[in-house]
Formats: sequence, structure tokens, C-alpha cells
Amino acid sequence: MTPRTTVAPRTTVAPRVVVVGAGIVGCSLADELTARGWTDVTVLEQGPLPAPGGSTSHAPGLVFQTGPSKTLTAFARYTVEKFNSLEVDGVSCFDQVGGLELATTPERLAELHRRAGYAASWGVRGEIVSAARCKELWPLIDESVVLGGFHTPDDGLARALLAARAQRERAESRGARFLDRHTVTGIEKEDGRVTAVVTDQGVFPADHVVSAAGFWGPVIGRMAGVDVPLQPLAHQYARTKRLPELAGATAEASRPILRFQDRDLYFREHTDRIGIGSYAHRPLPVDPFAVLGYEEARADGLEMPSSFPFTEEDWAPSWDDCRRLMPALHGSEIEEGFNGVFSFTPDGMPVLGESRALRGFWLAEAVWVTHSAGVAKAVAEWMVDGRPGIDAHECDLTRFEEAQRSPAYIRERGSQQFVEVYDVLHPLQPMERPRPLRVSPFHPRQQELGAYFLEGGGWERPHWYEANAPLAAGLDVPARDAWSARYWSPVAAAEARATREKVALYDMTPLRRLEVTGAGALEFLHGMTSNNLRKKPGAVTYTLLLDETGGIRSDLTVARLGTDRFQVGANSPADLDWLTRHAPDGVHIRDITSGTCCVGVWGPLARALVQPLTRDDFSHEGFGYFRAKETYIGHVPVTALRLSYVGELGWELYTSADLGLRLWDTLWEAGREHGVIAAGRSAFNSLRLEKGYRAWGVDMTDEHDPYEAGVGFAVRLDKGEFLGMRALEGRGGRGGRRLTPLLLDDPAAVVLGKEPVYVDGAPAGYVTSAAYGYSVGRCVAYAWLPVLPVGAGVSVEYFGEKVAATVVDEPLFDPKMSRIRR
Ligand code: FAD
Ligand code: THG
Repeated sequence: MTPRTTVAPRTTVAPRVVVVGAGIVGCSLADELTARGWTDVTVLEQGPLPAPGGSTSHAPGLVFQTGPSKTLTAFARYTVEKFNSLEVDGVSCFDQVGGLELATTPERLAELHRRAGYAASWGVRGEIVSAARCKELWPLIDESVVLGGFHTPDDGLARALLAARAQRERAESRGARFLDRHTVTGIEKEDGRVTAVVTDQGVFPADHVVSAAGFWGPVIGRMAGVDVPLQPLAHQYARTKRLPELAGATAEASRPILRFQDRDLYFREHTDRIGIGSYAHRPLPVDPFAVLGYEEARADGLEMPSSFPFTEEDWAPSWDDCRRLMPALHGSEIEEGFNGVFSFTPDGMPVLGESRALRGFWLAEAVWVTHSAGVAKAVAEWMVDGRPGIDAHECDLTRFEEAQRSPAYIRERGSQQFVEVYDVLHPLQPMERPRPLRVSPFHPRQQELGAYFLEGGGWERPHWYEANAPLAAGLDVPARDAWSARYWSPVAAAEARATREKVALYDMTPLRRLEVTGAGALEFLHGMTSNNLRKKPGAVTYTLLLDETGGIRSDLTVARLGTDRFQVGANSPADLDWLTRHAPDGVHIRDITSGTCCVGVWGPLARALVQPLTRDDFSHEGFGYFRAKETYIGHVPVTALRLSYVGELGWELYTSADLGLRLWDTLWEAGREHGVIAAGRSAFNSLRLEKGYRAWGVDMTDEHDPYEAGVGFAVRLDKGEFLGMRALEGRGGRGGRRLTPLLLDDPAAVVLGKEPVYVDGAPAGYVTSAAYGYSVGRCVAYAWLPVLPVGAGVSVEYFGEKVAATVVDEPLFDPKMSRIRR
């Protein structure tokens, strides 16, 4: 059975693409599509070109490339590279004046060191500089309020409208057409696919429609019946009068674009004026359905639909901060300002990709000018080649759970993203509201045990339990620096130890599970994944979802529960999307995560705990490793899978949500005599890293093949055709990089992830995940690095300090598997 492809097959006749919106994203996308031979592109724009009145029309165009996301940073790097190469009438589309971020508090200075680390990890030039150097770069600042800065010479100013025009004209020269004053009013569809776009000027047939409508995205989305999870908010931007201190300036800008994040402000020059943007004010949400059309807005006295009158009262406190930083502003005032609207998403990332509900309907929304060209390239590749050519999972529209798509959620989270835009955020820092949103059936017991909850995917997830604090009393756990001590407790060490020595219950409910059924289910899953699934019912297999190029889209456990019935342990919602879009008729895929629950019972005493509760044989002979059984635990029907992401004897026990509490209580009662505890994700993460188990999306993505990621054991090239097989043939073990296990040399040192790794003094890669290994007594870090021999010394940069580390053999813990297979 060949999988059904839903991306339109590449034909000699280019498919008809209609793009909604001629802002920076629509123009860039038309350029990237036509460059790839898709020349039948129509861009529909409600406003007048060249400045149609969306966010691009007034964007001040600051491009700071560096951020915690490797993907966004890559998008920004491409924007800089591309805009640098574009010009209109001799004017460049990019002004590479550099970037400077200032620290006025020790916390911010530490954060800038972390950001310098991201820059090194993702390949952006930058260095931490002194206050005196900041003053040299920006003479108007009062250096006495500054502690230091982060200078990035390749950042700068995008001339957004010019770049839009340059890309539009190039696309037009290849056959694209741009129709302004065409307002899209409807999307037509048939059999789950788009067929046309309706405007006030007529209907445009289309094979693909891309909504690049900026903050109007939800409006276009509603026409298509697709949720577009973004919230428009207004943000203040103002310009000072001419400054005598800048008199005589001729260039539009000559000093670095400037950020003063401690006061939620940024600055750029406009020749002899200064432009200032503020995120310091209260969130000002805007209803995209109530925004006026271009002409109505003009008639209403607005300059354009995306620009609202400046609210002085919101600006006042920021103006004081501006003058504190730049005393020269005391003699000046704001000459003009506006509240400009753009998009915020629940997690601050763009929303890209093809809708699951409506094929051929794509989103390229919530994109800054900074990332616009990179996004357009990725979306164009996604449309033309079927994959984005970069790891885009953090931007994929399918990443949102159903519970994360309500208008209430999007509004609340979007507003919070505005508030936090410049905050120093810890990698584990959870959102504060709306919580709790999703809870497992064990939640009341977890609360009784003093669970410290963090949030993920909308779920409340215990990270450790205060009830276990007494177990931590005598333990020798190295003290931590203030940053790595946040969202951490030494209790996690006790929980890890109890799992290795006794037995612990882990709430695995958020682990995504899919039910795959139907007469073709086996053939379908066998053809979609890398490992051999032709095994009798009762088998569980660790296997990989690969794309056509052999990149890892996910890693799965597939349990064959019946001849035509499988339970699949998956990662992101994108897995459901990927499988669904390839499934032939007769194969049914259902996400059963909500409505069911899972508890992991792991540790050397797991069998002693579980066996008395069931009539089934849970001995090693009766219930082998990577086997599944449907049975009863006390009163509760369960699906039991014998596997363990923490590397200890035990089972994942699944049941329906209504019986979850009963299952937990049954296990808890039976576990008393064995000293059972509840353990959280902090211990979990430590244990899985000691075992070398990869976390998809962090340690490996579709940018990596199974061999370099160290999961080649799950690929059977001799099993018959499967998706990705052709690309892998002959590849085993080649390639210049590896996901490499490291141990930090100093037993007290820790790193957290995303730090740059230096080999022979030069940045050579980056840490993916890291956690203290309580059993090995060192911090374990996995990193993408050139191939290095075991024993090689490297260093990891943590807050500007080089921490020594050594390449080690994996797995670090129980390499003979004697604890699991017994
Ligand atoms: P837009 O430019 O809004 O384009 C969407 C287009 O779709 C619009 O022209 C609109 O008219 C059209 N459209 C909508 N509905 C319809 C319809 N029904 N029919 C036809 N056409 C339709 N980003 C940075 O990277 N750096 C910065 O320094 C920066 N500063 C900013 C400062 C301010 C004050 C603001 C408001 C934004 C700033 N941004 C900045 C954000 C940036 O401007 C936007 O993220 C970006 O311009 C969005 O581009 P876009 O093409 O997605 O949307
Ligand atoms: N449980 C279940 N499904 C899952 C996960 C899980 N699916 C997604 C994700 N987690 C998959 N990740 C892993 C990683 C490693 C293992 C299981 C799931 C594992 N590996 C053993 C090893 O590498 O030695 C065994 C592999 C083998 O024998 O083929 O156990 O946590 N249900």
C-alpha cells in the first residue's frame, strides 16, 4: 500500500497559489515561490501598494537576530543575508549598523551572557562589551546607568517597505501578479481542500492559499474554518524632535539598533531624531474582526488600519526611562507617535504550515520583519518540496492542543507574551495563567503530596514532591548557582535515587498516545516507520517516523494490541497530523491522550509491587521487555507496556481517565510496604539522560538522521519499503556530526541546555539537553558536535564561563541493561 500524499504532486504546470496579504511576508513568499518555479502566484491585498496599511507599513525594522530559538535565529540570519543583497534604486534594503543590548542590572548582564551563548551556539557574531564601549557605540547614553552590553555587529535595520517592494518586483518579473485593493471575503473549498479565494473584485481559483494577512489572520482563518491562534496587540512607537546632538547627521542611521530591556524599550536613529518603541505599557489587545478597512480607516482619520492614536498616558513612564538613559532627551519631546498593531501568539512563535482541517490552506502568520525572509523560504520549500528544509516544529500550526486554541486562551497568552517580550525568562519558567488547564486524574493525590507543578502542553506536571523532602535530608547534592537552582529542588535527587533503589510512580498522562486501527493498520505503520513492526500481537517496538530525506520527524513506541489494533506512544500533535495525512482509507487514527491516563511504575521493586495486584504473569518470562498486555490491576482494566524511559524495571499502565484515581490509589496502597514514592519530571529527565534516551524535538529533529542522532538501531533497511528508507540507504554512520554525550568534569557544575560547546577554543556545536545525573554524580549533557573520540576534552560556556567537559561512552548507566531485562 503506498501512502497517500496530500501535498500536491509536482507537475510541469505550476499549481495556482493565492497569497492573502502583501506585507513583508506575502511579498517575500511570492519571491521565494517563484524562485522555485511556482510562478502562478497571485497576491491579493486589500490596501493600496506599496504601503497597504498593515504592520509592515510602519515597522521601524529593527533586526536583532539572536534568541533562544535556533530556528528563529536561522530565519533572522537568512533575512539579513537576503535583505543585504537587495536594493531598490541604489538603496540597500538593509542597513547593517549592528545591534547593542544594554544591561542596567546584574540579572540582565547575566542574561546578556546567556544571549551571547545563544549567538555562539547558532552562529551569530557577538560579544559582551563594557559600559565604556557601550558609550562609544552610542554616545548619547549615560554610561553610569549601564553595566555592560551585548554587541552584535551583523544586526541592523531592515527597510521593510523597500524590501517588500524589491521582492514583489522580482516575483512579478517571474510571473507573479499583485492585485491591490482586492479584499478577500471568502475561501471556497470542496472535499476538504481549498478551491478558490473570493474577493470583492471576483473569484480566484487556487490549488494553494496562503494566509499572510498578518494580524488579520484570524479573520481569514474564520473564512476557511481554521483556528489561527494569534492575538493582535497595539505597541507604542514614537519619534523625538530633531536633536541638536545629532545635528548634521546625513545617514538614516549610523549607530547600532539599541535595546534597553530592563525598561522594555528599544531605540533607533531616524537621521537626527530618535525612534523609540515601548513594551512597557499595559497590553492593548485589538479585535482583528473589528479593524477597519483601508478606506474606512482613512475616513476615520487614521493613517492606516494598523495604526491607532498614540495614548500619551501609556507613554509617560517610559519617557522618564528614556531620559534617564539618554540625558540629551531632557531637552527634547515626542513629536509624533502611534499605537501600532501586530501579532502575538501563545508561545511567541510564528504560526506556519498547512491546516489539517483544510488541505491546501497554509498559514504564514505572526511573523516579525526580522524573521520574514527565513519564514518565507521555509514555507515556500514546505509547499514545493513537502518539507520546510529547516526544523520548523516550534512554528508548526499543529503544535497547539485543542485546549490551547480557544479565543480566551489565545487572548490571555498573547497579552502575556507582550508583557514578557523582554523579560529574563528561565527555560523551565511556566506560564502563570490560565492554570490549571489540563490535569491528570492523579492531580488530587499529587496536590496532597505537595507536588511542585510546572506546565507543558497545557498539562500540570509535577516536577518533584515536597512529601519526599525527608528522603533528601542526608543526600550529598552539590549546591547550585541561583539560576540553575530555579525550578529545581534537591528533592529530585532523592526521587531519582528511590527510583533506582526501590520503586516510584510517575504520572505519564501527558505522553501523547494514538490508537491506530483498521485492516490496513499494520501495513500502514510498517510503511510509515523505520523499525520492523511485523510482530505478533503483544509486541512493542521502538521506531522512528522519518521524512523523505531520512530526517527524524518523531520517535514512537508502537504496541500491537490486536491484529488490527495498535497503541502508538508519540511526541507532538504534529505526529497525529503526519500520520493522518498519509493514512489510506480504512485506517483510523485517534488521539486518545485526553480521556485516558498513564502511570509509570518503575524501579527494582516494581514487579513486587504490581504482581500481587493481577492474575496475569508479570515475571520476566511471562511478560518480557517491550511486551504489552491488557489485564486488570485490582478493579482497574489496564493496558500494560513493559518499557521505561527511566531505564528501570517496570511498566507503563494505561487506563481510562475515570479509573485513574482508583489505579493510583491501588498502586499506592500496594506500594507502601515497598516504600513507593511519587516522583516528578525533574528526576525523570535526569534518569533518562543517564540512560541516553533521546527527547525528540530537543535532542533530535527532522534536521538529523537516525545514525548521527544515535538511534540507527531502530532502522531496519532490510524490512521492505518505508518512508525515508531510500534516503538512508548507504548513509549509516557517515556525516560529520554526532549527538554526543558529555559529562561535566566538575561534579558541582551544571548546564541547562542550548549552551555553546567549544572544541579547541572555537564554538563547534551546542548542548541539546542536560541534567544532573544523580547516579553518575556528574551533570550529563548531550550536544551536537563534530565526531570526537571518547575521552576528548571540550568546554561548555555557561554565563560566559568555560566549563570543562569530556566526551563519554553511552549509555552512562547500566549499559548491559541488567536492571531492565530481568
Ligand atoms: P502585514 O504587514 O500586516 O501584512 C498583512 C497584509 O494583509 C496587510 O497589508 C493587510 O492589508 C492584508 N490583508 C488583511 N486582510 C486582508 C483581506 N481580507 N484581503 C486582502 N488583504 C488583506 N518587527 C521587527 O522585526 N522589527 C521591528 O523593529 C518591529 N517593530 C514594530 C513596531 C511596530 C510599531 C509594529 C506595529 C510592529 C513592529 N514589528 C517589528 C512587527 C512587524 O511589523 C510585523 O510582525 C510584520 O510587519 C508583519 O508582516 P506581515 O506581512 O505578516 O503582516
Ligand atoms: N513511552 C511510550 N511511548 C513514547 C515514549 C515513552 N513515545 C515517545 C517517546 N517516549 C519515545 N522515546 C523513547 C526513547 C527510548 C525508549 C522508549 C521511548 C526506550 N529505548 C530502549 C533503548 O534505547 O535501549 C529500548 C529500545 C529498543 O529495545 O528498541 O526504551 O516514554 N510508551
